[in-house]
Amino acid sequence: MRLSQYFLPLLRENPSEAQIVSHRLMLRAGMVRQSSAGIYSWLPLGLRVLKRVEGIVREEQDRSGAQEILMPTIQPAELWRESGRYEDYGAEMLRIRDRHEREMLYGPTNEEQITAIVRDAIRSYRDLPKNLYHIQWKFRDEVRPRFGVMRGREFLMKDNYSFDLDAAGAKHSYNKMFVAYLRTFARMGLKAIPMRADTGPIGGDLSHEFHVLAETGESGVFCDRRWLETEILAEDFDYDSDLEPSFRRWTSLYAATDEIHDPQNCPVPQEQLVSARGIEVGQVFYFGTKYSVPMGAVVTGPNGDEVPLEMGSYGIGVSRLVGALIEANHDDSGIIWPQSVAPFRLGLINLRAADAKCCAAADDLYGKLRGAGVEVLYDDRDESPGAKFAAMDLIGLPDQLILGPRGLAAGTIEVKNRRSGQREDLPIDAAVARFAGV
Ligand code: 5CA
Repeated sequence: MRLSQYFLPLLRENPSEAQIVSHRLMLRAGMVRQSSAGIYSWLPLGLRVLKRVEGIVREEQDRSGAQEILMPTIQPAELWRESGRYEDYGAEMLRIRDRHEREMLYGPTNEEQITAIVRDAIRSYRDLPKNLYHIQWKFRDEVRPRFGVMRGREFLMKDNYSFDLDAAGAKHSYNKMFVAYLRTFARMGLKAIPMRADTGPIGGDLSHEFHVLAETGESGVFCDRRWLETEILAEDFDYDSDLEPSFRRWTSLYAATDEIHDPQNCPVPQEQLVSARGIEVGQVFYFGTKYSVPMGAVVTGPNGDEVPLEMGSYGIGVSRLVGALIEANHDDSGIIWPQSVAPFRLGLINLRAADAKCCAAADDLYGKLRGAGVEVLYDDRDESPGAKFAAMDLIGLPDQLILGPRGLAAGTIEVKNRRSGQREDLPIDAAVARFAGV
């Protein structure tokens, strides 16, 4: 993509409404614009990152055996009356009436809707287990939308729902999602610690939240100090095997949100305990028959009895993750994208757009990189080198190729790594080979 043609409305100044670094940088880097409180438009650069995050989430869901569907954003109120949550959900739910005065709502989550679909389609225990997910916009009329996409009112969530015959099967489904989440966040270069959590309006008695530790996090969390040195890598799991040992391993070190942390009964001695702030990027719930019993979602079991489905639900804050990634990856000059979620793999800077030779060489290199399948953002604008460096650092692509008259005379180009700041001169031809297929 040529920057001269790209819609990238950068801001020079820090927007006064943004209190945290990710919100500031998303606005300055032209990723999003606010539409109304907690509601954002995603501009080209931001949308690219959102899609990459969504892509990793989708791949890991598919790998675990979950199947993708797409449910609507607007739901009928009567479904929520069946579960008893219509009144309980309160002012956070956006309630709408259609032209026939039917009560509708903009979904804050989809337990009822999926339970109705499965209830009507599945009759026998032989059709179980099932795990269905979608990646869809949600609306929650949060009391205090803030911090940009971190606490939005409209936000993108991956949510899935597992259906099993019995509690043991449901725990296996829970474990599958638990380890899939470890992989998902690790692939984004994020350390998201699984913490024992309260179940809130979703319900149930087993739940974990996945938290990225950050001073700007909205949740208070407590964990064993050893978590600080523990790395979470994207290890391979056999989803058909017993995942309980993996679950136990990743829950053996204490970690809990402040809602359920009880100082009187904490298993970790005070000096070993860390109190910190966390960004909740995902949450998993096991709630048994909370929805299946009131909604009549039953199957015929092996003995011919009617058995209510055992369920769990599992959410990931896809749009929130974009903010969390920036909180975890930035410096004073701007964003530093991990390669797996970067909007482009490379930035190419032509330092002298007024110089025909530089333009020809940069155009040629741009063509070759694109031909090799490398995603490049090519700064071909007639701007000062300082402005170009600042823009490239701000948007945070993993590597920059910098071409100027001096290098060109020597047949070289400068490669700068955004994270380390390391610079190196490469023969121009070698630059294509270096980044092709990376
Ligand atoms: N139905 C369950 C799981 S599918 C559910 O709704 N869980 S949740 O309430 O925990 O939301 C799932 C994830 O969505 C959260 O972990 C968080 O990362 C994200 N999320 C929740 N509220 C917001 C919000 N207001 N803005 C941005 N992301 C949010």
